[in-house]
Amino acid sequence: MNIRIRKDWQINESEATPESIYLNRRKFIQAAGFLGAQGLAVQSLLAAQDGYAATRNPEFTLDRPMTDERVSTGYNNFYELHPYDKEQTQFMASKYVVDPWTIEVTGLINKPKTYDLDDLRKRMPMEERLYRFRCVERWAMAVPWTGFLMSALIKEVDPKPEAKYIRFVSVNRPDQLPGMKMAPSYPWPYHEGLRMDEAMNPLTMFVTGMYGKALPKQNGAPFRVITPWKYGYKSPKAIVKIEFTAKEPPTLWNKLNAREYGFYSNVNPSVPHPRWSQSYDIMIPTGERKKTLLYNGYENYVASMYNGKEH
Ligand SMILES: Nc1nc2c(c(=O)[nH]1)N[C@H]1C(S)=C(S)[C@@H](COP(=O)(O)O)O[C@H]1N2
Ligand SMILES: [Mo]
Repeated sequence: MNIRIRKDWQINESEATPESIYLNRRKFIQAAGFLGAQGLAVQSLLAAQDGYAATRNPEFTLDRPMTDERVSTGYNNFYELHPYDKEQTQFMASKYVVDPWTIEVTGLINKPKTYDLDDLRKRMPMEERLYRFRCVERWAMAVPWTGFLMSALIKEVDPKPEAKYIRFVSVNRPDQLPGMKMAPSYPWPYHEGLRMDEAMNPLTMFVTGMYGKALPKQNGAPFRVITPWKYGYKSPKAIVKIEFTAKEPPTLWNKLNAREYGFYSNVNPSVPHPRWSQSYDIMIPTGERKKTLLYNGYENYVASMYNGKEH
């Protein structure tokens, strides 16, 4: 079950941030070893639930093989669970409760509402899509997500004309999410945003599952965003609040390091990040290098939204 992934090229996004989070490293690695068995038991229970499989949309075929499920659920960035160890993240979730779950939708809309996720999931037109996934740290995967179009929910809540952006807020439960206490200086909760046209784009999904099963906790259960043409941090996990705004919303990574994490963060091989050339992807787990594609290969769907200056 353990997945060995090459380490030589790894540098974390978290290295942009203060040293304090590293202090408890040894203690937490011991705890993680203990939590491991429980974490796995919970995960197989979740996998046994039905109702998460959906028909795959044949429009989205890829130039690379689908990533093995054990790989994409065993190598994660979910800092609220673990702020620097991708392979331990999966073992930190035993206290994290994902059911029941509600999502408050608010701001500049005519029909504000708090949604129950189970109702939403049963009612929305679910589909599976195999998308490329690209982290700004350069590692890349190909994942079959199950979810529905973000535009479907946006239409339901009927945005006012002044609504130009959407802000997403992740769960804020330090007692369930050990990484939040390991990184006390982060501006929690995790928050991200999209421009309205990006949110309405037919690629943009709300996701509740992967590989035909419920989304594992480490992948952002029970409800996350997927924007496959942007670097991974623009796809926030464990969302509890969605707010429609007139102004560009601040984001967690932009607050931590504005020079390195712009609002748009579209995958672009000709715009190097200060710490990582973005000219190639590193496929997980093989380490194989592939040329990074403009907009992560989704140029046909998204290029018309931009003038090339968005970073
Ligand atoms: N709430 C929350 N969402 C998050 C993150 C996080 O730390 N917290 N990490 C982001 C980053 S940096 C990446 S690369 C992806 C990783 O998603 P995955 O673990 O499902 O591959 O989630 C993004 N969404
Ligand atoms: Mo990332």
